[in-house]
Amino acid sequence: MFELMDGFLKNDPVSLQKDILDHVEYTVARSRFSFDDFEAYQALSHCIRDRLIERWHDTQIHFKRKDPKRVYFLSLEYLMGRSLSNSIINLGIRDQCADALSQLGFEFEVLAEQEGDAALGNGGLARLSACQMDSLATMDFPAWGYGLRYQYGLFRQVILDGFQHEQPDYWLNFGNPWEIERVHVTYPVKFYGTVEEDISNGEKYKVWIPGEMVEAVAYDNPIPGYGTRNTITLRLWAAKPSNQHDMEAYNTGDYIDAVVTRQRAETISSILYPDDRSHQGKELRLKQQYFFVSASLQDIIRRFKDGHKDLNQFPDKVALQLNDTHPALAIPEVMRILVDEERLGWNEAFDITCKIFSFTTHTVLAEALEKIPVDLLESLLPRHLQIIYDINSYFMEELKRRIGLDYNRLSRMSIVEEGAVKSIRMANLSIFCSHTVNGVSRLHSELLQTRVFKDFYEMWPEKFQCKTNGVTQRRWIVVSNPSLCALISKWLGTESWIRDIDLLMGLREYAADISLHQEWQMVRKINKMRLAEYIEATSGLKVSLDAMFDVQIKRIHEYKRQLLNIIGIIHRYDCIKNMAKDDRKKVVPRICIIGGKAAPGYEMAKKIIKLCHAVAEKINNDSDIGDLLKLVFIPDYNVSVAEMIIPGADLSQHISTAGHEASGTGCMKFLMNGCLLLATADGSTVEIIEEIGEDNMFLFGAKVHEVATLREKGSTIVKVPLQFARVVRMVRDGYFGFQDYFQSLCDTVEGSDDYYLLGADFESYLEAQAAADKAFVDQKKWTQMSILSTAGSGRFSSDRTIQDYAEQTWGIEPCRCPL
Ligand code: 26M
Repeated sequence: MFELMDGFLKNDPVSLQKDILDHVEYTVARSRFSFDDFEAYQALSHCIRDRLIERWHDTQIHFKRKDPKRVYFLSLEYLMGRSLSNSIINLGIRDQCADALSQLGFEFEVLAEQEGDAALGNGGLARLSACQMDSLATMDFPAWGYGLRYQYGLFRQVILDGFQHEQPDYWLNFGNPWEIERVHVTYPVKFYGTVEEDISNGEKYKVWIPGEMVEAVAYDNPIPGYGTRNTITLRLWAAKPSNQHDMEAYNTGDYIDAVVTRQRAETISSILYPDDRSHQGKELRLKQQYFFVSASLQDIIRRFKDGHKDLNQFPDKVALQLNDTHPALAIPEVMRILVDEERLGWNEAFDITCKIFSFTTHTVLAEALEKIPVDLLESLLPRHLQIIYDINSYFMEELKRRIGLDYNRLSRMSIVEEGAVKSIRMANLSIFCSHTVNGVSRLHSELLQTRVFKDFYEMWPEKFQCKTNGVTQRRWIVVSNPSLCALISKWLGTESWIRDIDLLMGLREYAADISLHQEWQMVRKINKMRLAEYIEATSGLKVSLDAMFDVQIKRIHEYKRQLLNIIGIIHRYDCIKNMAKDDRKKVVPRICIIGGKAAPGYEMAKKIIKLCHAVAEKINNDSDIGDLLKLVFIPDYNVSVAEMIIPGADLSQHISTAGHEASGTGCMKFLMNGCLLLATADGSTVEIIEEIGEDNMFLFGAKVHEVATLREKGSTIVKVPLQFARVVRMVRDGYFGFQDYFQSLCDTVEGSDDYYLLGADFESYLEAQAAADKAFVDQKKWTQMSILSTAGSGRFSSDRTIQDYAEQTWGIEPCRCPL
């Protein structure tokens, strides 16, 4: 690993050991002669935290002195997972820590397992934010992440009798050594009330008289870069009652009521909404969004003013990145601050606003675009609604000048949607007020231009960009797959690929080398063993390491087609049952692994989970099938579970109906780890094909341009194979029990109701599966494909994504803290 110069604290094993023991005694308050694994984890974490803080201070001082243009990443969600291993590796002191611990009688890996996940997000969008923070720090960019410190993260999934149940994730129960509470960094956030007009110096201006005030308190999470001293800040806000607001209540004498009301303020940051599509029209969600935006902007503007007077310089010093529309209230909030508080003219303020914002969208579906009911906005944020109306009038005037009175188009593009529930279209607001808009894969970016935001693209083609997602190799290889990490470094003769991912291409040269093959297979075996142990521990199922480990892990959604996977598994089971004894010898044994959470209110997703369990029950207990086929559902899928599963997978499935997955990032993690992909040409897999070639993966299914026709023409052109109907029939007839419960699920995939085209894609899905079986038998071929997958994964590092954003969107440069 990288050798870094020490700061004040020493990083040799003896010093580390002393610091750990001191923390056992003074932080954890246990005897230094007797403490358990969890206490050792706590002490070690504090010892690492101290080292993070040193670097973090130095970085912040350096940024302040250099005063470069900064980027502020605004996101309502971050899926950070665990921090211990990641920090130790990025600090470059993994071996020293392991040494120090082993002399104390502890094993580093065991302690790392003590940590719970920080799960302040739902899925892809949230994990992407976490990967991007790692790249921003590693590449020395002057960046800050802003978010919310939810007291309850994403629910814990518990499976009872095959059904998903949700349990609260009170992740702060055992303390959180990875955050620093900043009791003095607080800002008031206003809600409700009225807008009044005032006159000063003969000029009219608006004043917002709030009806409620809440305090935002900062919690800083240091994010260390790898191979650099730079350590940046992820600042998360927690809601606390505001003293200002309460003075009145106390005066009226109703002390008890006043205290109870105070407590209510904290609900704003109490819970993460567990839906990864939308959750529209909920006041608490809107409150969360504004609370987060208001606190972050006060902080950003305070930092700017500490050194700058002229707000016209704001765009030269600040870039604000909107991670989807969730933080889009930042747009009217900046306008409100500039116009009402700083007293800039409207045009001047709007000019500044449009220069600082850029907007990333993570969806393909028009239905998933966020809309806020006007009634709700009017009561909670009356001044912001006025500003949005003003922006829209300006927008409509400009449009009319350019396209005339095309009322259809004007109403499609308007920020305000008329109708039964009048609402604000947050995406339209974000596009109009941002200098750039981007999709998260090339296909997705094209769909934005040709479908979702066509009208906008035709008006401002220069605004539209593509930033294909990436993931960080630090977490997804170095932390989660240490054996592969060591193997890659050995063959490349350097560890530099950990900062410079393009070097991975160097592996291509050895793709046919027999001794690399042997070592590669050995590493894969070790990881499969780890996964097999986990499966046995969680489900009691013993699995054979010679079987193909076939994995689909992601949020459960109809468009992601976990149901296609399950129908395929039933079909495989049915085939084996009907096979002659001799033919069975040719079957490639499979362990099918599925994991993922369903949004609590998403009925079909919950039925898919139940079906998976019902089918597993049948297959796994059928002695006639033995080791030829097993199905396992891994409960409570999260970041740390992914870190264990991905390195152990032989095959992974990314099988969304073409045109539905904006990008997908799981596929990139599997690719880096040498797992082969079975995939549709959707989202980022289109670009993966370009990097590794069609021959090195198993592609199937309708292409994006075929989907609409298949849906329209339905039964006249779609060939649904008989086997598909047969499997659905089995489910309907109660072959797996719960007959009534599964009917509605079956309805969604039959005839013209098969919106996601499971039937239409089934034949080609089976062909791809057969091709995978065939390739797996030829282990030499398989290993070569696996090496070429890792070797071709460089483009999908978040380092490349962040470099592209820095150059093409934010206009920022690295600012490296001296060692
Ligand atoms: C919105 C409103 C209220 C409550 C929750 C939401 C909400 C939260 C998360 C909506 C969408 C959310 O996430 C969407 C998401 O994760 N999209 C995924 O983003 C990944 C990163 O770009 C892509 O790789 C995936 O294709 C895309 O589905």
